[in-house]
Amino acid sequence: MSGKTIFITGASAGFGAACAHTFATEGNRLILTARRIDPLLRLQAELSTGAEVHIIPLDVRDREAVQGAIESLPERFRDIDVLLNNAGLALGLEPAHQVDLDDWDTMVDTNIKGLMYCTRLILPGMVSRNRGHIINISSTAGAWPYPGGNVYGGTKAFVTQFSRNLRCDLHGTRVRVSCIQPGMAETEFSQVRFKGNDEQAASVYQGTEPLTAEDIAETVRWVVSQPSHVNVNTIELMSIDQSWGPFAIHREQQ
Ligand code: NDP
Ligand code: 8X3
Repeated sequence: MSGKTIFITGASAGFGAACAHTFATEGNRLILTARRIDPLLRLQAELSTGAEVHIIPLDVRDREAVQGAIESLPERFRDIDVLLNNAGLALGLEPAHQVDLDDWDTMVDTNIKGLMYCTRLILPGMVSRNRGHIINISSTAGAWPYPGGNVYGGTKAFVTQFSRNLRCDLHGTRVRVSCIQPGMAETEFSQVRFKGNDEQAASVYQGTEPLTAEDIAETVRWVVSQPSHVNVNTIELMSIDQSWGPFAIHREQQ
């Protein structure tokens, strides 16, 4: 895959950084965005031998900043072929009656509203060129409930359904929309969820072989490299060590 302009949100770590590496082949132009500039600068230095790399420090929650970033893209980076809506996070695992409301706000603002802003602002160019591909990173948490998943899972259910609805709106165009739903993958995700508690974060993956960021990058690469008449709607993937539990049944003490 070459000659594509690829806009990645959340490129400073995890899936987004792995996708940047995967797409950093000659002829591609990468727009790498995230809040932290240092990892973006490192990526730019590493990848610039393979691809043209433009970095933008960007908080996707800031609608005006997203608009400004897209409007001020250098000419060579304007015609975006692939938007990878990847920036996102989970915060906490407390039951709904105990969570910090600020955490819920942050997840909604990032996982839902940030993704909405990037999509809405990049999509018109794709439609007018009659080509493009939006790839949304959802989660198994958007399809399957678990205790403490409350708003995180809700935001990812939004991403999944929004992806399907986009396909309906784009019917008749050559703009593709794909939704990837990974299960447990070892990245900075759990360090963020548990707010820097490394021990708690490590315990999530202990004794398992979780998905890796490279597994997700390979999935995204495969989805993007399908012939232009093939729209991969949804892919759900999990570590072999993860599956489902039974329904929980509360029983009164006899
Ligand atoms: P990481 O924590 O490793 O990476 C998350 C990325 O999102 C970082 O680059 C971070 O950059 C960026 N980000 C977070 N908030 C914002 C913001 N407000 N504005 C811009 N960028 C932001 O996690 P993953 O790579 O694992 O997660 C990537 C996506 O995959 C997320 O949407 C996550 O929900 C989803 N996912 C993760 C799974 C997992 O088990 N790891 C499984 C299923 C889905 P910075 O902090 O520099 O802004
Ligand atoms: C991340 C996977 O299971 O921690 O989306 O919610 S999980």
